Amino acid sequence: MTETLDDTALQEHFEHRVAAEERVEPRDWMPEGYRKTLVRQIAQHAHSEIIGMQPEGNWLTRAPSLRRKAILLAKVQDEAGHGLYLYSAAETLGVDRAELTDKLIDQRQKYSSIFNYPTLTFADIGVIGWLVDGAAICNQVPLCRSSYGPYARAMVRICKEESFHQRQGYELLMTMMRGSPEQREMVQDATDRWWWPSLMMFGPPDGDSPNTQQSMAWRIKRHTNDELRQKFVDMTVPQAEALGVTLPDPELRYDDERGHYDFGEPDWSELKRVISGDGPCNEQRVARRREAHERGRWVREAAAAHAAKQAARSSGPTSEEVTR
Ligand code: FAQ
Repeated sequence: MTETLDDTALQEHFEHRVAAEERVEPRDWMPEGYRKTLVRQIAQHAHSEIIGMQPEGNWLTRAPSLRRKAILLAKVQDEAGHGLYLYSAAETLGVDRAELTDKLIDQRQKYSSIFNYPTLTFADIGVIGWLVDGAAICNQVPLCRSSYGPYARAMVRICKEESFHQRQGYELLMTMMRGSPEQREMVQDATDRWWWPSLMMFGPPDGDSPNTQQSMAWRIKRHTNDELRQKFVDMTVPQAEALGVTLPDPELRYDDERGHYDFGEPDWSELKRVISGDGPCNEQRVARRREAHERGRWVREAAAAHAAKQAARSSGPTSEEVTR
């Protein structure tokens, strides 16, 4: 009975703090549902960064110049870093990175649908920077104000880097659009293929999003999926015009009354299919990740053995050393 009363008081105190925009830190009491939601979202986000290295990594050896290769290498490396900040943030909630990796490669945890599409030409690299990183920025800037301290702080640095990623993509596309007719066609084709999947990155429509309401109340999420999707469309249409490409949506038009662009309905059955493992590259992405994890086993073992040796050394001489 006392325990229940305590729990209620703790819950009220927690909700009051969150409503007052105070940050929740790892040692603070938090409802189990809050912790679980954060672990799910942060782990999915971390996995997305790591799996997200694959579609672009695919072009590292085929970048058309040394400059483009250096930029792409830096970007892919940044994504690995983002994954690591995020796994660290998840670890503050009492889960282990190794456990999260196992869940990813056993397909018990999700990663973003967007990384299950193939990168067919080098224009895809530009379009990923422009649209995918553009969508990521739209979604992630508000997460810098997320109620959970370690997540919000990780997002600050990630967003700074994502903004560089978006610009490098747009700059690459501008260069291609000034090039040959074939290059312009490549940019248009990549835009046609990535537009709808980019809109799906924001998640299902609000009416079909089981987590949004509670995550908004807990201030983990600061905007709904549909609000962010609209923001992304509003931001991207003028960029497409400046670039000289057409977005593949006949329903796209500015609504003076709303002060926003209207746009067509993404194919939500496609999102469901891709999330449930049946996208064009799901199998390949997970298999590659599993293989990389296996290949890295000896590195993890060597690092753990080294750390154990260091710890033993710093805790004083061994009995063998004393008798010597
Ligand atoms: N893909 O109730 P909701 C990047 C799941 S950016 C896969 O609406 P929530 C940068 C959802 O988890 C990409 N799964 O869920 C980069 C939930 O699963 P459950 C990563 C999706 O959490 C660029 C279920 O569907 N960004 O990596 C997707 O409130 C270039 C129901 O959905 C983030 O993760 C989807 N698109 O809202 C890297 C941002 N949408 O409960 C490399 C942080 C939904 O059934 C190269 N995350 N699901 O297990 C978020 O903001 C949110 O988690 C949402 C989903 C908005 C993604």
